[in-house]
Amino acid sequence: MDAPALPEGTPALDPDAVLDTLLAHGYRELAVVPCSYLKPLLERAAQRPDIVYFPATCEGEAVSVAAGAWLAGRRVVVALQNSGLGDALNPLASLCLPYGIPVLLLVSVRGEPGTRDEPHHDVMGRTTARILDDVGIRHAWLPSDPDGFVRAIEEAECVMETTRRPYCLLTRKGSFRDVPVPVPLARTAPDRLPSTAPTLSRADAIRWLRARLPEEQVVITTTGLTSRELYAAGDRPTHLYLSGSMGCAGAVGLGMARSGRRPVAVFDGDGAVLMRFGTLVSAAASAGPDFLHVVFNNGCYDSTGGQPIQGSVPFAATAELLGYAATACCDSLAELPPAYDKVTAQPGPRLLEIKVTTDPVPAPRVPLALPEIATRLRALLDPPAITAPAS
Ligand SMILES: Cc1ncc(C[n+]2csc(CCOP(=O)(O)OP(=O)(O)O)c2C)c(N)n1
Repeated sequence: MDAPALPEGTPALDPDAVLDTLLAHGYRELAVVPCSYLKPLLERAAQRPDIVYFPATCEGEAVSVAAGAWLAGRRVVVALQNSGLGDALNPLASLCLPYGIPVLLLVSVRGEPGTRDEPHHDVMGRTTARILDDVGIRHAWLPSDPDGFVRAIEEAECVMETTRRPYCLLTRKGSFRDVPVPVPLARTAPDRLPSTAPTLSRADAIRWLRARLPEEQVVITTTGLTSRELYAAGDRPTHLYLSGSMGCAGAVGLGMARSGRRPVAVFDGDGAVLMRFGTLVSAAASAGPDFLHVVFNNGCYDSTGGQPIQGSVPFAATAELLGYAATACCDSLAELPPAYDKVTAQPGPRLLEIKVTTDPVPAPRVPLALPEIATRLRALLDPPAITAPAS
């Protein structure tokens, strides 16, 4: 990863020109797990009638969908953030490479050395290019001029045709020019939104829950705005603010709940739950008496710009079918207290689905060092001292 970050003022690519070039090469569809760095491109892709926008539930699914499309003679570009490269590696390494299935990847690189980003991006930022090299996937940085982009796609096509291997174009912050969008993305797909329009914001629901939950209850928050909003509502050492590890909050909570030390609540996003839907099955079967899974359902990936999620999932009804001890669903501040009382009256795994609005005002980042967040919680749950991780 020797390429320098895009210097201030470098011209960015016009998303429409990028999509036109992809169309000219037969790519009519994008399979996407969003990243805020890709937002301008994804916004245009989701709004253009000549492009199919496929919201994948996880990166491995996006790669597999593109592989299946190629087998059927269609071309699908896969767009993802390098956080999800690990998830994509399974089908890349054990499907695309051994079967000779070329897939074009557009990967936004977070945590690139020499740039400022959140610490949970450091490892993938340092290793993305090396991982691609090691598995044998050729890659190049996305050029910032339109002609360069056309040549980059031609090169990618040539490599994919001759090697029948995936090819990866790496993008960085500012690679795509912002295009004014008349209405926020999530609102352009009303069929994907919860059926009744919610009136409650995620931040207000979080504030209410924080005030209501017992102080000793551990609260684990999913990556993105949920973590930031709980911190903004008032920090406690019982809070585990996850940034990164998208989709894993439920399983972290499950692991902790199964220890039986403290009641555990997980504040999750709908996109994050979809990423590891199987955790609902595991939690229903084995979370024990004191596990509360709160799912904020806004029908979109709010934290990365409001891109739509796949389908419209009834989380509470699903959890009930899976065997959760109690479930409830609400979409207003007035309905929240009875819904909360209903689920918490029962011991066992419980799921509270709260339909929320998308939030145009992002809360600031959690300013705590990540090892400190883990260390202080561990100190509460397991008194013997632990050593600080090596830096
Ligand atoms: C594996 C992985 N893929 C993608 C991302 C980028 N990302 C960060 S937050 C986020 C959106 C989360 O959406 P959701 O869970 O629905 O919560 P919301 O932001 O809507 O509250 C995404 C896609 C990531 N951090 N990790």
